[in-house]
Amino acid sequence: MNLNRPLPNILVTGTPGVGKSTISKKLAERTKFAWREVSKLAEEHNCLDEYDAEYQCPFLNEDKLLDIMEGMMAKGGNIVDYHGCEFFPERWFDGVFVIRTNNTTLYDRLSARGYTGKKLEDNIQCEIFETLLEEAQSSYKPEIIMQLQNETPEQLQENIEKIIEWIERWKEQNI
Ligand code: DAT
Repeated sequence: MNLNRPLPNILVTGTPGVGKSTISKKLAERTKFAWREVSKLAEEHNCLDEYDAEYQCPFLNEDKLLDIMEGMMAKGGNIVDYHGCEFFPERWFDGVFVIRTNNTTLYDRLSARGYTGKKLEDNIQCEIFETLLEEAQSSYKPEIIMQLQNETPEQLQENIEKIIEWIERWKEQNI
Protein backbone atom coordinates (compact mmCIF):
# COMPACT_ATOMS: atom_id res chain seq x y z
CA MET A 1 0.00 0.00 0.00
CA ASN A 2 1.60 3.29 -1.04
CA LEU A 3 0.53 6.22 1.10
CA ASN A 4 2.95 8.58 -0.68
CA ARG A 5 5.85 7.59 1.47
CA PRO A 6 9.18 8.38 -0.20
CA LEU A 7 10.57 5.10 1.15
CA PRO A 8 8.84 1.82 2.04
CA ASN A 9 8.25 0.52 5.55
CA ILE A 10 9.25 -3.10 6.08
CA LEU A 11 8.16 -5.54 8.76
CA VAL A 12 10.60 -8.31 9.66
CA THR A 13 8.71 -10.89 11.68
CA GLY A 14 8.94 -14.53 12.79
CA THR A 15 9.42 -16.76 15.81
CA PRO A 16 12.05 -15.63 18.33
CA GLY A 17 15.48 -16.88 17.21
CA VAL A 18 14.84 -17.04 13.46
CA GLY A 19 17.23 -14.14 12.85
CA LYS A 20 15.07 -11.00 12.74
CA SER A 21 17.56 -8.81 14.60
CA THR A 22 20.53 -10.11 12.65
CA ILE A 23 18.80 -9.42 9.34
CA SER A 24 17.36 -6.06 10.44
CA LYS A 25 20.69 -4.77 11.74
CA LYS A 26 22.57 -5.68 8.54
CA LEU A 27 19.78 -4.32 6.40
CA ALA A 28 19.75 -1.03 8.35
CA GLU A 29 23.52 -0.69 7.85
CA ARG A 30 23.18 -1.21 4.10
CA THR A 31 20.06 0.85 3.46
CA LYS A 32 20.30 3.54 6.17
CA PHE A 33 16.70 2.69 7.05
CA ALA A 34 15.83 2.98 10.75
CA TRP A 35 15.87 -0.33 12.65
CA ARG A 36 12.89 -0.29 15.00
CA GLU A 37 13.32 -3.05 17.56
CA VAL A 38 9.81 -3.14 18.96
CA SER A 39 10.82 -4.89 22.20
CA LYS A 40 13.45 -2.22 22.87
CA LEU A 41 11.06 0.62 21.98
CA ALA A 42 8.49 -0.87 24.36
CA GLU A 43 11.07 -0.98 27.12
CA GLU A 44 12.41 2.52 26.48
CA HIS A 45 8.95 4.07 26.39
CA ASN A 46 7.51 2.18 29.36
CA CYS A 47 5.05 0.14 27.32
CA LEU A 48 5.60 -3.05 29.32
CA ASP A 49 3.02 -3.83 31.94
CA GLU A 50 3.15 -6.48 34.66
CA TYR A 51 5.04 -9.75 34.21
CA ASP A 52 3.31 -12.82 32.75
CA ALA A 53 4.60 -15.68 34.91
CA GLU A 54 3.45 -18.42 32.50
CA TYR A 55 5.22 -17.03 29.44
CA GLN A 56 8.12 -15.50 31.37
CA CYS A 57 7.80 -12.14 29.67
CA PRO A 58 6.05 -8.83 30.40
CA PHE A 59 2.69 -7.87 28.86
CA LEU A 60 2.96 -5.34 26.06
CA ASN A 61 0.76 -2.23 26.21
CA GLU A 62 0.03 -2.28 22.47
CA ASP A 63 -2.01 0.93 22.23
CA LYS A 64 0.65 3.00 23.93
CA LEU A 65 3.36 1.51 21.73
CA LEU A 66 1.38 2.16 18.53
CA ASP A 67 0.90 5.80 19.50
CA ILE A 68 4.65 6.18 19.96
CA MET A 69 5.48 4.44 16.67
CA GLU A 70 2.89 6.26 14.51
CA GLY A 71 5.08 9.34 14.01
CA MET A 72 8.14 7.23 13.20
CA MET A 73 6.29 5.31 10.49
CA ALA A 74 4.87 8.29 8.59
CA LYS A 75 7.95 9.10 6.52
CA GLY A 76 8.79 5.51 5.57
CA GLY A 77 12.28 4.02 5.65
CA ASN A 78 11.64 1.84 8.69
CA ILE A 79 12.58 -1.76 9.39
CA VAL A 80 10.23 -2.94 12.14
CA ASP A 81 11.53 -6.05 13.94
CA TYR A 82 9.04 -7.98 16.07
CA HIS A 83 7.83 -11.51 16.84
CA GLY A 84 4.24 -10.49 16.23
CA CYS A 85 2.45 -8.62 13.49
CA GLU A 86 -1.31 -8.55 13.91
CA PHE A 87 -1.63 -5.50 16.14
CA PHE A 88 0.15 -3.06 13.81
CA PRO A 89 -2.05 -1.03 11.43
CA GLU A 90 -2.05 -2.70 8.00
CA ARG A 91 -1.40 0.66 6.31
CA TRP A 92 2.01 0.94 7.96
CA PHE A 93 3.72 -1.72 5.83
CA ASP A 94 4.67 -2.06 2.19
CA GLY A 95 6.54 -5.35 2.63
CA VAL A 96 6.22 -8.07 5.28
CA PHE A 97 9.12 -10.52 5.52
CA VAL A 98 8.43 -13.68 7.54
CA ILE A 99 11.75 -15.23 8.53
CA ARG A 100 11.80 -19.04 8.86
CA THR A 101 14.26 -21.46 10.43
CA ASN A 102 14.16 -25.27 10.66
CA ASN A 103 13.43 -26.82 14.06
CA THR A 104 16.85 -28.21 14.87
CA THR A 105 18.65 -24.96 14.09
CA LEU A 106 16.05 -22.95 16.00
CA TYR A 107 16.31 -25.31 18.98
CA ASP A 108 20.09 -24.84 19.10
CA ARG A 109 19.82 -21.05 18.82
CA LEU A 110 17.19 -20.73 21.55
CA SER A 111 19.03 -23.14 23.87
CA ALA A 112 22.18 -21.06 23.38
CA ARG A 113 20.10 -18.01 24.37
CA GLY A 114 19.25 -19.77 27.63
CA TYR A 115 15.66 -20.73 26.82
CA THR A 116 14.51 -23.92 28.55
CA GLY A 117 11.31 -25.82 29.41
CA LYS A 118 7.97 -24.37 28.36
CA LYS A 119 9.44 -21.22 26.86
CA LEU A 120 11.73 -23.26 24.59
CA GLU A 121 8.98 -25.73 23.64
CA ASP A 122 6.41 -23.00 22.95
CA ASN A 123 8.76 -21.18 20.62
CA ILE A 124 9.67 -24.34 18.70
CA GLN A 125 5.96 -25.16 18.34
CA CYS A 126 5.30 -21.61 17.20
CA GLU A 127 7.68 -22.23 14.28
CA ILE A 128 6.37 -25.76 13.55
CA PHE A 129 2.77 -24.50 13.43
CA GLU A 130 3.76 -21.51 11.27
CA THR A 131 2.03 -19.24 13.76
CA LEU A 132 3.71 -16.03 12.60
CA LEU A 133 3.17 -16.85 8.93
CA GLU A 134 -0.53 -17.38 9.58
CA GLU A 135 -0.68 -14.19 11.62
CA ALA A 136 0.92 -12.29 8.75
CA GLN A 137 -1.44 -13.90 6.22
CA SER A 138 -4.49 -12.90 8.24
CA SER A 139 -3.24 -9.33 8.70
CA TYR A 140 -1.69 -8.30 5.33
CA LYS A 141 -2.36 -8.76 1.63
CA PRO A 142 -0.69 -11.90 0.20
CA GLU A 143 1.23 -9.90 -2.44
CA ILE A 144 3.26 -8.05 0.21
CA ILE A 145 4.18 -11.14 2.28
CA MET A 146 7.46 -12.95 1.58
CA GLN A 147 8.99 -15.91 3.44
CA LEU A 148 12.75 -16.12 3.79
CA GLN A 149 14.53 -19.27 4.98
CA ASN A 150 17.37 -18.32 7.34
CA GLU A 151 19.61 -21.10 8.62
CA THR A 152 23.09 -20.50 7.25
CA PRO A 153 25.40 -17.48 6.84
CA GLU A 154 24.99 -17.88 3.06
CA GLN A 155 21.21 -17.62 3.40
CA LEU A 156 21.64 -14.59 5.63
CA GLN A 157 23.58 -12.85 2.87
CA GLU A 158 21.04 -13.92 0.23
CA ASN A 159 18.17 -12.67 2.36
CA ILE A 160 19.74 -9.24 2.78
CA GLU A 161 20.25 -9.02 -0.99
CA LYS A 162 16.66 -10.13 -1.67
CA ILE A 163 15.22 -7.46 0.63
CA ILE A 164 17.48 -4.78 -0.88
CA GLU A 165 16.34 -5.81 -4.37
CA TRP A 166 12.74 -5.64 -3.17
CA ILE A 167 13.35 -2.08 -1.85
CA GLU A 168 14.87 -1.02 -5.19
CA ARG A 169 11.89 -2.43 -7.09
CA TRP A 170 9.50 -0.65 -4.71
CA LYS A 171 11.26 2.65 -5.36
CA GLU A 172 11.08 2.17 -9.15
CA GLN A 173 7.36 1.43 -8.95
CA ASN A 174 6.35 4.04 -6.41
CA ILE A 175 8.43 7.15 -6.92
P1 DAT B 1 15.63 -12.99 16.49
O1 DAT B 1 15.89 -11.51 16.40
O2 DAT B 1 14.65 -13.47 15.46
O3 DAT B 1 15.24 -13.45 17.87
P2 DAT B 1 18.51 -13.23 16.18
O4 DAT B 1 18.77 -12.29 15.06
O5 DAT B 1 18.82 -12.76 17.56
O6 DAT B 1 17.00 -13.75 16.13
O7 DAT B 1 19.30 -14.58 15.84
C1 DAT B 1 19.35 -15.66 16.74
C2 DAT B 1 20.73 -16.28 16.68
O8 DAT B 1 20.92 -16.91 15.44
C3 DAT B 1 21.88 -15.29 16.83
O9 DAT B 1 22.87 -15.90 17.60
C4 DAT B 1 22.38 -15.08 15.43
C5 DAT B 1 22.08 -16.39 14.76
N1 DAT B 1 21.74 -16.30 13.33
C6 DAT B 1 20.75 -15.56 12.79
N2 DAT B 1 20.68 -15.74 11.47
C7 DAT B 1 21.65 -16.64 11.16
C8 DAT B 1 22.08 -17.25 9.93
N3 DAT B 1 21.49 -17.00 8.77
N4 DAT B 1 23.12 -18.11 9.99
C9 DAT B 1 23.71 -18.39 11.17
N5 DAT B 1 23.35 -17.87 12.36
C10 DAT B 1 22.33 -17.00 12.34
